[in-house]
Amino acid sequence: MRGVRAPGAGNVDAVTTPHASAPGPARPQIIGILNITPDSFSDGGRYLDFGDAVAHGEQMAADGADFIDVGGESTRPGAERVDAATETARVVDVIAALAERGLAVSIDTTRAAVAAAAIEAGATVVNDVSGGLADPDMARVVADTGVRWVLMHWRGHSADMQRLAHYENVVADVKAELEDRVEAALDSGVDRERLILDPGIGFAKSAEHNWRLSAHLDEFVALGFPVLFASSRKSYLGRLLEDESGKPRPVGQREAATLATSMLAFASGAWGVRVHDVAGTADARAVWLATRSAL
Ligand code: PMM
Repeated sequence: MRGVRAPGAGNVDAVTTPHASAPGPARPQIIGILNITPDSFSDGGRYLDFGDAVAHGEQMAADGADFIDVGGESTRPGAERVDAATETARVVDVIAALAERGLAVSIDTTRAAVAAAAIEAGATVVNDVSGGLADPDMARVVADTGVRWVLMHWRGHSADMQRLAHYENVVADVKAELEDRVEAALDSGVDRERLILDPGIGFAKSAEHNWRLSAHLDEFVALGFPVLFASSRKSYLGRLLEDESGKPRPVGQREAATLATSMLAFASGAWGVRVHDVAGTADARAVWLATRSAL
């Protein structure tokens, strides 16, 4: 594994409290989304070409991304799965090219074999939307390589996940299920310091669940792990902004709403946000940092 590091990633682990009312990392991380898939809901089909994918990753880094999150399988609700060989082939060369340029890369996958190939190519974070549930070998790959591991809250694969969106108390239930994933990771020998938690906005969640999780993100931060928040262009924002006829706001016109949710996540102490629009989010982060330093 190469020791790559994104520009500005030096304080990636810093969790300071500059002011009692503004908890969170010294500088929240921006994770730029690079989906090399034909069918992701927002950028599907745009980066299937190697050159286009690498150029977009470089652009996001120049715009302020601390990590580039490369994915080779769509996780949008209802998506069909691809096989591991196809998923690996989509991502490895792009990861290697980005890592060679000195960029920090995370691999968005639920499969241990894909994660291992991506780490070999230079990825230093595994972004696992299943929180280790989809593949029993994932914990071993993470433990053996010592990479960071995003454990996202998840209840099932995309094809049927909306059927699983039932909670007694969504905040308490998601927290408890994430804590179970942390226990399982630690039992497998993964270092506690390597873990990042994510409530999984849109995964087995209704719009109301997403708003509750967003409003109570500070409770996830209080668990003592870095928290990643990922709302970018998701359908609950489209629903919020629907027109008079009830038509959701199109995916490409949800950027201001995404930024608002990211800013609220920063204020709740989130470690980072995963977004499509890195340049806009970097501006919002600058506003957040200036505001916090003036408290
Ligand atoms: N959402 C998507 C994909 N990967 N990873 C994490 N950690 N959290 C998320 O909420 C998440 C994710 C789906 O969005 P996309 O199709 O825009 O990538």
